Parts: sequence; C-alpha cells; structure tokens
Amino acid sequence: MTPINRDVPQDGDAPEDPQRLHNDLHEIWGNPRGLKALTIVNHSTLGLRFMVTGMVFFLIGGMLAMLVRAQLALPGQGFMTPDIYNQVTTMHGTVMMFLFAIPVLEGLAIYMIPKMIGARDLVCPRLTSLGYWCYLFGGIIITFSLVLEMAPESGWFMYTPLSSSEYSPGLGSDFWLLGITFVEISALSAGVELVVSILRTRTQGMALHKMPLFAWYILAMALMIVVGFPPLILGSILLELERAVGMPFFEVAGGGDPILWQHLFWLFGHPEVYIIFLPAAGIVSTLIPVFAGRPIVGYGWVVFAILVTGFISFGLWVHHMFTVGIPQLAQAFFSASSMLVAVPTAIQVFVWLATLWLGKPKMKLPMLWIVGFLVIFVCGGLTGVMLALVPFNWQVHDTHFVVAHMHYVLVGGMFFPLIAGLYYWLPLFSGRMPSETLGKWGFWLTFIGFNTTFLIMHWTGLLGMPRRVYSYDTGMGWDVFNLISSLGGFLLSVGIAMVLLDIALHFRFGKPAKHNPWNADTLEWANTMPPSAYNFVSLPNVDTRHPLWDNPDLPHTITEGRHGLAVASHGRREMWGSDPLTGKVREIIHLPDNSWWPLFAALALSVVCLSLLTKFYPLAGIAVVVAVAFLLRWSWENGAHPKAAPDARVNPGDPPLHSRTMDGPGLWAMSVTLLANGSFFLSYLFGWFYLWTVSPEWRMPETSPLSLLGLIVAGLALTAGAGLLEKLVRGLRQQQDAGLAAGMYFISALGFVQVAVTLWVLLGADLAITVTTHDAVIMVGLVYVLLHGGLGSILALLQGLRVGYGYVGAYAPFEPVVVAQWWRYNVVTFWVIVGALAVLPSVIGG
Ligand code: HEM
Ligand SMILES: [Cu+2]
Repeated sequence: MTPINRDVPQDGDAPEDPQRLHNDLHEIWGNPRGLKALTIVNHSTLGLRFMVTGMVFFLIGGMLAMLVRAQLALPGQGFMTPDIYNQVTTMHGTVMMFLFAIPVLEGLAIYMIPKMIGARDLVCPRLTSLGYWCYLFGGIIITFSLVLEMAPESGWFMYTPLSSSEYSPGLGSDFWLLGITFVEISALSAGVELVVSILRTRTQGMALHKMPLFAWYILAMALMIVVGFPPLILGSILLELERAVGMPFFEVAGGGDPILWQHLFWLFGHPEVYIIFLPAAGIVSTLIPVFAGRPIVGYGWVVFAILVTGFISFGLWVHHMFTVGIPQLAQAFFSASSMLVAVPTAIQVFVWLATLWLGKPKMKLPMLWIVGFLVIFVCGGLTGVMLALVPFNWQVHDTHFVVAHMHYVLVGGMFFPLIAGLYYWLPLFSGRMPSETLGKWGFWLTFIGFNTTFLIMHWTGLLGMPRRVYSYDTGMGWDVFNLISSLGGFLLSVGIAMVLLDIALHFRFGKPAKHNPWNADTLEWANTMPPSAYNFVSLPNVDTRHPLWDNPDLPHTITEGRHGLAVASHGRREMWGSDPLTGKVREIIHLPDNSWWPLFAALALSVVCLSLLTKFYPLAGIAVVVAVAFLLRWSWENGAHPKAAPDARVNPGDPPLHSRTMDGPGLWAMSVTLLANGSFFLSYLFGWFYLWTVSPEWRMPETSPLSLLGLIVAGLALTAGAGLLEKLVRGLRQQQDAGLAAGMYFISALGFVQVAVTLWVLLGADLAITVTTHDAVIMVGLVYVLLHGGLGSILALLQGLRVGYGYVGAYAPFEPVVVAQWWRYNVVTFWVIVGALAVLPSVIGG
C-alpha cells in the first residue's frame, strides 16, 4: 500500500472515477492540433522538438565534417577553395557546439526533468516555447549563410583581429555574432527555468538529497549556462559594434586589445565544455545503476564532484591561451587548476566502475554505448592532462593533436552517452523497443570508425600537421595517416546513419515495450508510455532516492489518482511548488497555458537579427519596439492573478496559490535571471579594468567626461524609487496596499527621471566613440544603465495599472516583489558604474 501523504490535504484518498479525472486533466493540458500546435508550451512536446531539431543540425554538421575529411584525405587536393574550406570548418565547429550539443542536451533535460522530479511541467512553460523558437530561427539564419556562401570563416571562436571588418569584410562574422547571440536567448531561457524548476517544483517530500542524480547534473549545467553564457553575449555585442559602427574595443590603435576577446570567449568557452559534459555524465550516472541493478556507490561523492567541477571550470579558461603571452605565474596557476579538474572527473569514473563492479551489469544496448563512452572519454581525459602541461601545450598548439583530443572528449564524452540515453529512454518516448541487431551494428561501426578517424590525428598532430589548414603537400609524412583517418570518418558516418535509422524505424516497427522495461528506479518511468501531457494524474510523496524500486506499485496508485492534487475542478494547469531544501509543499502553482506570444516575440526578434545583419537600421528599430511590445503584452496576461483564476478554491489547510505568496517561483526566476545579468555586468567590468590596466594603447583623459553631479542626481532618483518600492513591499507583507497604485506611478516617474538625467549626462559628455576605446566602453556602460532604468520604470508603471485592474494588491502581492528585485539590482549596478567609470579614474588618474 502506498503511503498517502498526510502533510498535504487531499481532496479524497482516491477519486471515484479515475477515468473521468484523466479526461478532465486531458481537457486542460492536452495539446491542440493543426496550426494551433504552434502555440504549445508543454515540456514533453517542446523537449522532443528541441531534440529532433538538434539531430537535424547534427546531420548538417556531420556532412560538413565529411567535406573536411574528403578534402584532407589526399595531399594537395583542390576540391574546396581555401575560402570555402574555412567556411566549412568554422561552420562545422559552430553547428556542432551551438546548434547540436547544447540544444539536444537541453531538450533532453526539458523533457526529462519534470518527469523525474514528479512535476507536471516546467515552471515557465511559455519561456520554453520562446527558447525553442529563438533556437530554431537563429539556427536557420546561421546555417542559411552557408547556402549564400557567406558563412563565417574565422573559426568557431571568432578570434579578432581575424574576424574584424578589416580582415573578414563580408557578412560572415556578422552572421555568427548576431545569430549566436540570438540562439543564446534559448540557452538562457532553458537555464533559468531548469534551475527554478529543479529547486522549487519537486514533488512533496523530495528533499534535495533525495533528488535523482540526473537532476543534480542538470542543476549544475543550468547554473553554468546562466553564469557562463553572458560573457560570450557581451563579447559578441562588442565585436559586432566594432564591426558595424567602428567602436574600437579590440582594435589596438584606439586603445583596445584583441586578447580581451579571447578572455571573454574562453570565460564562456571552457565552462561550455562542462555544460556539454555534465548532462552527458548525468545520463551515465542514471543508466549505470539501473543496468547494474543496484544503487550508485557514493551518491554524496558524485554530488560533490558535480559541484566542484562546476566551480573549478570557471577558473581555468586561460589554459586555452597559453601561447598568447600570459605572465608565468598566471600560467602556473591555470595549469594547476586545469589538472585539478581531473580529480572530480576521476571520482565519477571510479564511482561508475565501482557500481558496475559491485552490481550485476546487464549488457543491453544502452550499456554498450556507456562502455564505449568510458573507453573513449578516459583517453580524451588523459590527452587533456597532457595539454594542461604548458611546455607540451606549446609544442602541439594548433595541431591536429588538439583536434583529436577535442573529439575524444566531445564525441566520447557527449555523443556516446547521448545515444546511450536515447536508447534507454526510447520506450518512454514511443512505447516501443529498438532493434538490438541493427543497434549493435551501429554501435560497433561507430566505435571503430571513431577511433580510426581520431586516434590517428594524435600522430599527424605530433608530426606537426596544423589544424584549420585547407591542404598539405605530399612528402610531409602525413599522407597515409590522413587517408586512413578519412576512411575511418566514412565508416563512422555509416555507423551513425545505422543508429539513426534504427531509432527512426523503431517508431513504426519496434516491439511494444512492457512497462518500465529496464526496471529503473526513477519517477519518469511511473508515467504512461508515451506519457500524457500532464505526466502524473496525482503527485506522489517521494522520500526515497529510488521510488520505483522501493514501491513498485507507485505507477498504479499515481494513475488511480491516490496522491496529491488529483483535482481538475479549477480548470487550470496546477502543480506543487515546494521548498528548495526539504521538498515540503509550499504552494499550488498555476501555470499559464498555450500561447501565440512566444512565437510572435521570437519572430519579431528574428526580424531584429536579420535587419541588423543587412544593416537596415530603421527596420531594426521598429522590430525592437514590436518585440518589446509583444513581450510586455505576454507579461500582462501572464500570472495567476485573481481575475484569471476567480474560482481558485483553496480549502482550509491547503497550501496557498502562488500568486498569494511573496516568494513564489516568479521571484526565483527573476533572481536567477539577475544572476545571468550580473555575470554580464561583471564581464563588462572585467573588460573595463582589463583594458585600463593591460591594453597597450589605452588612453584615459585627465578628467572624466561624465558629469558627476548629473550622475549623482540620477542615482538619487533611482535609489529613492527603489527605497519607496521596498516600503510598499513591506506594506504588502503586512497585507496593506493603501496607496499602492499611486506609489507605483510615483516610482515609475522617479525611474524616468533617472533615465532622462543619465541621458543628459551621456549626450553632454561628447564621447568620441569611434575614436577611443575609453569612450566606447563608457558608452556601453551608460546604455546598460539606461536600458535597465527604462525597463524598471515601465515595469513599475504596469504594476500601477495592474493594481487598478485588481490583479495586484494585498491579496495577490507576488508581482511587486519581483519588480522590487529588479530595482534593487539597478541601484547596485548604477552606483558601481558611477564608481568605476567616473569616480575611480579621477581618484587614481589614468
Ligand atoms: C561526427 C564525426 C566528426 C568528424 C568526422 C569531425 C571532424 C572534424 C575535423 C577533421 C575537424 C578539423 C578541421 C580542421 O582543423 O581543419 C573538426 C573540427 C571541429 N569539430 Fe569535429 N568532427 C565530428 C564531430 C564533431 C562533434 C560531435 C563535435 C562537437 C560536439 C565537433 C566539434 C568540432 C569543433 C568545435 C571543431 C573546431 C576545431 C577548430 O576550430 O580547429 N565535431 N572536426
Ligand atoms: Cu578548457
């Protein structure tokens, strides 16, 4: 008998008619068909869309790789011109990293996480949809450049000055910079909502230390996305400004420094490697215990390793830059930290081996891929430690040795676990089993093909063959090796094609799977196969790490509606919001339903992207306004305010609706967004101080061009507004909302004063933004505070209106708290900007 949770009141231990409950829930959650399918926000549908789209980009990236291997198969080949070759390699790396690896893993997380933690959807469903559309449109824009023969050609990390308008005239780099920034909206959306969902929507009783390991891995990945992507976004904006407007951030003559780009890129780029590896390792840590038939050895150690990996990986970006002339001490530090990161990885490898050793492993198809992963990834890790040694690094830098290392880590560490995971979860997606024979052929061809292609590149690299060079002369001793490597590449393609064929065919011809076919322990297998749109009819109380092993009856009692929230009577999408640590239920969350707004907003944003690309600035301006209008319109109807849920009946003792609380998921989403924003801001400050102290031609004027008085007036207006907002929030906490609307309008007015005065300071400063880097950087900082102040004012204004409409008040206080968080952030960043850009230079002097 399942323990029915007594903490949270039930509407009855079991509904009289479970089938009716199913139908009602389906009515509320089900996906529309036809054109309306574009409005779907459900995480299962969108997760699958992410994965399928990602696999299509994988095929494109794979075809580009085959073109490269065809060109390098023999010496002196001219089948691609150097120009086209550069485009093809750049696009191979770009597509694989940005359009395949990250989105596919995100898609898997988007699909899996709610099912694993016992939730009905992710906490910001419309954000999932926005993320998907930005990914799709951005990806199409980027790959379309290939068709136009205008693809980026300065390598997937876009080093300046190669990528500057002087050395890369055409539109190639612009496609990359604008397209990738657009796609990153999707990564950030997924990052924010995965963090909040994992922390705040686990089912009742699932304390943090009872959470499946996969959720820990995704939590770390999502946090790393949130902190790691903003430096790249900043760098891309700066480089695009340099190319389009001529603001000299990286150009030495004006006072810039190309090395700043490398820092910003690798501040993102190294964590990126772990952003890809962690979820893949999460798949491994999920599958190994299931196939070994025992719990993982050392859950705590794995969690520790995940957190340490996430932390250290932000401290080693410089190991990509050992050859640029970094001070010796810094080299030693980054070399040591690079070797250190092998420790948490080794912990995980030992945990996996120990779990296999102590269990009775069953060599099913998914396990084959896990073993392939272990072999390849450990080799890649070893060459990684070799590369962390500075003298060795100097020797093989920019040779095919690095290409080999990279693919051992990326293909071994990401692609193999991904396929293992796909095979493992296929029955859940489709209710059918894949074919073992075809699958085994696919595995062995891929494994042998992979090693033939890449093992050999270690040799060509040591023999001095440079990477990214379109051709080579005969007689360098590289000929035979390259031929073998290319043949291996084609073997690899056949293997991968077989795997994809197997997966595609199984949807039609696969044998029906029995429920929970691998005898897994985690909650996603308590779903029907394939799962319903709402995942769980009732939300169980889970206080064990292995719910299905400890209670094999759980799938039935869930379906019979014997657990929490087995009601459909409100007619809205409901699930638990719970305590981040203990998993105790804190509120009932009302999720928004399907909507056109995310699609419309993404379309407007792609118009922004395309018009910037074609330098059609008036259109870009209009599109920005339209996009913001769509987003605000979307935010207007969002939220479970009393008018949208007038009949939300809460029985005495039930947890409150989230709109009636002061720290609901909205506040958490805002806080995580601000974490990303803060990372962007810190990257900017890093840039400012870096250029100031290191850049060779940096020129600082005697006195700051900014009016300190003006800035202080603006800052005081902002601070007063934020202070007043705090006071209103304190009132709401005591259920007082007298003067709320008027207060909001006044706060908004103060915000506009800040914007107006800052603008006046900016215009009065007479900055020569295309001449000196100093002025260009100042301009960016002031525009940053202007945009933030402007948005803060608009949000306060809307709050005033919403109070008038009866959406916000003492009975529904959750929105002002979210806006207050934004204002707090603005106050801090504003004064830091004043200090760093205006006060400090006068005190220290240029
Ligand atoms: C599927 C089989 C693959 C093959 C045959 C292949 C082949 C290659 C080759 C030959 C290069 C070197 C180009 C040059 O230096 O001129 C290269 C570069 C690269 N590959 Fe792959 N690749 C494959 C899969 C992947 C995957 C799955 C990823 C990432 C998840 C990836 C990421 C990269 C990156 C980032 C580069 C850029 C290296 C650079 O900038 O020099 N590749 N690939
Ligand atoms: Cu790195």
